[in-house]
Amino acid sequence: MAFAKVSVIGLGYIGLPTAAVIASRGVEVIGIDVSEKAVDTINQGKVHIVEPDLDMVVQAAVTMGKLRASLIPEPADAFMIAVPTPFQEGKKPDLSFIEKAANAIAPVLEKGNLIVLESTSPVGATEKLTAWLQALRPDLHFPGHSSQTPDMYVAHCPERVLPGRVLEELVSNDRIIGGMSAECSEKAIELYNIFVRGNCLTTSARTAEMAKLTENSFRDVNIAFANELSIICDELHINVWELIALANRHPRVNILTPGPGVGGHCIAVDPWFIVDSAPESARMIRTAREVNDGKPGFVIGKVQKAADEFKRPVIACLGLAFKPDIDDLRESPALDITLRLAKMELGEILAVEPNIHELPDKLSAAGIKLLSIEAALEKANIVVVLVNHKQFKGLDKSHLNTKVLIDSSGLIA
Ligand code: SAJ
Repeated sequence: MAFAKVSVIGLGYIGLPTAAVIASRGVEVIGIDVSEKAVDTINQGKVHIVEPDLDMVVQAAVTMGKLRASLIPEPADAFMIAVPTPFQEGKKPDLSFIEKAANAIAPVLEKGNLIVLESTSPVGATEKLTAWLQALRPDLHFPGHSSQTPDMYVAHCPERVLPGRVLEELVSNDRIIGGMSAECSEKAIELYNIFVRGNCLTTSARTAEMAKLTENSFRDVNIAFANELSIICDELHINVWELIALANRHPRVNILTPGPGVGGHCIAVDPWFIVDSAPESARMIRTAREVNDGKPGFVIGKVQKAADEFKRPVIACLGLAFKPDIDDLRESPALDITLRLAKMELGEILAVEPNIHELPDKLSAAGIKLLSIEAALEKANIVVVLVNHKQFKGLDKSHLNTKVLIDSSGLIA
C-alpha cells in the first residue's frame, strides 16, 4: 500500500474523525495533538468532542490497534494537517497553528512524503506552508520551492463536512484537491481514495483554498439575505416566515432561514479571509458578515423593548446551541444573546437547552438558570425563541397565549 502509515496533525472536529475513518480502513494512523488530555482520552478509546457515532468508530480503531495518539510526531508516509485557522485582531487570518504544525513535523519528514493541508485557509497558505517546510528541511525538495526535481508532495484538500453529519459526509462528499503540482494532486487522490466515496476533483492549491472560502461565503451571503429580510419585515409588519414560504414557491427562488445570527467556527470566520485578501472588491461578502453579526443586537433590542413593559420580567430563552439539534455552544449567537440579556439586568433570565445537562460557568455566574421547557414557560413573561430544536417543535402553543413572544427562528410562525 502506498500509504501504510498516515499521521493526522490536530485531533479536533475534523482531524479525529478523519484519523478514525482512515484507521477503520485498516491503515495505521497516528494522531498528533498538543493537548495531553485529548491524547490520553483517545488512547483510552474515548472521544473528547461530541459528534454522532464518533465514539464507536474511535473505540473500534483504537481497540484494533490501528489508531493511536501522541504528543510527538513520528515518521509516516502522509501527514494531514487539520489545525484551527482562526482570525486575529483586525479579522486577519492567523496561520500560527499551521506554522507550528510545520515546525513539529519537519524533523520527521522523509523523501517521498505527502503533506496535505486540510485546515480552511486563506489563498496562498499552502504555498506558505511549502516554503516553511523547505526552509526547515533544505535537504528535501519541495514543489515550487526547490531548483531540483521535487521529491516531496504538498496539496490542499479543504474539509467540507457538516458538524452533526461528519462521519457520513467525510466519506460521501466530493473533495477538492489542490496540489502544488499535478503530481502532488495525483498523490493526494491516492490518499483520499482510501476512504472517500465521492469524487476527488483536482485543481491548483490556490483555487482549492478559494473554493472552500467561497462555499462558506455563499452560505453566509444567503443567510444574510434571509436575516435582512426578517428585519425589513419586522419594520413593515409582515410575517417573514410566511413571506419566505410563499416566495420559495417560485421555481428559481430558495431563500434560507432567518435566525438570531450566524454561529459556528466556519461560516462566521471564513468570509473574512476573502475580505482580507481583496478588501476593496469583497464588498457584498463583507456586508453579509456585518448583517449577520448585527442580528443578535437586533434580537436583544426586541427583548429590551418588550421588557420595558414589565417591572422585572422573567425571560425564557429557548436554545443555546449554535444551530438546531446539536449540543455545541461554541460561537453561538443564542448563547451570546442570553448572556448579554443577563448582563443588561432586564429581569430574570431562564435558559432552556435540552441538549445539555449543565450551564457553562459564565452563564451560571451571570445568574442564568437552566430549566426544562415546561418549567420555563410556566414562569416566563417573555419567551425568546433562539434555536429551533426538535424538542421545541411539538410545543403546546396555548402555553404562549399569555406571553410576549420574540421568535427569532420561526418556531411558532
Ligand atoms: N443558519 C441560519 N440560517 C440557515 C442556515 C444556517 O441562520 O438557513 C445558521 C445556523 O443556525 C448556524 C450557522 O448558520 O448558526 C452555520 O450553520 P450551517 O449549518 O450552515 O453550517 P456549519 O457552520 O455547521 O458548517 C459549514 C458547512 N458549510 C456549508 O454548508 C457551505 C460545512 O459543510 C463546512 O464544512 C463547515 O461550515 C466548515 O467546517 O467550514
